[in-house]
Amino acid sequence: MKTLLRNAKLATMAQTEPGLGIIENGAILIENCRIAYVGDDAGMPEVKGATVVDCDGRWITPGLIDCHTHLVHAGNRAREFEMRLAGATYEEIARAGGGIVSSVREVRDASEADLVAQTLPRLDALMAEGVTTVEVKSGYGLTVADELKMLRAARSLGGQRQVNLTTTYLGAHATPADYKGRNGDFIRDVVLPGLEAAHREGLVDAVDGFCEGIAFSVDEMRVVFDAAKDLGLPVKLHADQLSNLHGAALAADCGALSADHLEYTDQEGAAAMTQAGTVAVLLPGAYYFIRETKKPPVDLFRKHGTKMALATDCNPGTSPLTSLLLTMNMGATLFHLTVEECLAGVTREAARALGRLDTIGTIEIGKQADLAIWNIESPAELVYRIGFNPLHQRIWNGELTGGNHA
Ligand code: DI6
Ligand code: FE
Repeated sequence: MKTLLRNAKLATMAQTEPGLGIIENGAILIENCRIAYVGDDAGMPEVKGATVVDCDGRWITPGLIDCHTHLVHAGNRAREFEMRLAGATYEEIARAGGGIVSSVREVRDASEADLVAQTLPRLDALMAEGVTTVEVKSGYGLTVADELKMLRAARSLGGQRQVNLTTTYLGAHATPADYKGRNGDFIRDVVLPGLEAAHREGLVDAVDGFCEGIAFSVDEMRVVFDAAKDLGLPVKLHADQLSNLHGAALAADCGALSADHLEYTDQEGAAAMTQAGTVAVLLPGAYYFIRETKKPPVDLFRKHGTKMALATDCNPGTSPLTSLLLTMNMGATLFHLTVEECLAGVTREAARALGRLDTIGTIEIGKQADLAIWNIESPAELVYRIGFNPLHQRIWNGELTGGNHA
């Protein structure tokens, strides 16, 4: 199976090239699901037996990567949103049965099939905008059985759609009511046994935690990360979202793939992350939705050379967002990222944040052929528009899989 994409403008995002790695008159040869050639259309070696696709001068980028989502969940929190709009406080909402515990209740009540059915429309919304890889976390089950159910649902989604799906175990997301004030016991009784069981079933690609005053401390997270290390699993962390507990520094110290949110991260945190090669995953959807005013220290990340990715954080409580294009616009408008930083953030750097840069995230020879073809005149349009989807065609693993190419 050979496909030859001709007459295209390429933003390869290759790290070896400056800027977006642009090739003005480009071609890509896909052979056995991989990129076999990328370069000038004119310099293309002769290929026999390939299906030729004339791209009519359209732009091609790597397929987009959403490297931080809680895509699998049940129900929604629109009612709670209305209460917040009417001025209700977090406590009042919690007393009315809202907040994260309500999502936990709904996930516990749902079957694996329910979870899959409720999540597919969200996955389809992401994919419709050229997303070819999605990370999905557990963390709304908070019993061993319910965490396993979420991860099985996530794996099942990957089997039902043409997309790379990676799973992250987030047992340390919140403390359920029956363990209130007993985080240590919860980690011992549920988080660690759940991790081992999920790992045994092959359900875990990485391990995450919510390091925050309202969730788990640095010392508690270390216990979870030590267990992940024993199993040979990479770690990442929700860090410094609402306060500076020095979660970014902990993530760096544990060699984490990424530290995510980071609104309250300081100079030491940024420096440590850079040193450790830990990617800063910025989540402007959550910042926007909870009306946070403290921005992540983008200038510090630039100064230290910390790599920055962007993701939706799709979750029912703080970021009911299923658009990576809108996420890029928010990254630029709210966090002052450049177009190049936004595009790298949902391709190359998102791949790095998943530990997958060797196989996805750029258009380079040998990588999996995950691509997005766009009806745009310049790459900046992908960041500039709000609520418009210019996807022409999506290519996953070498296969043409949708888009508005009629
Ligand atoms: N960060 C968040 O913002 C949430 N979880 C997390 O790790 C919110 C989860 C929720 O409210 O459902
Ligand atoms: Fe999150």
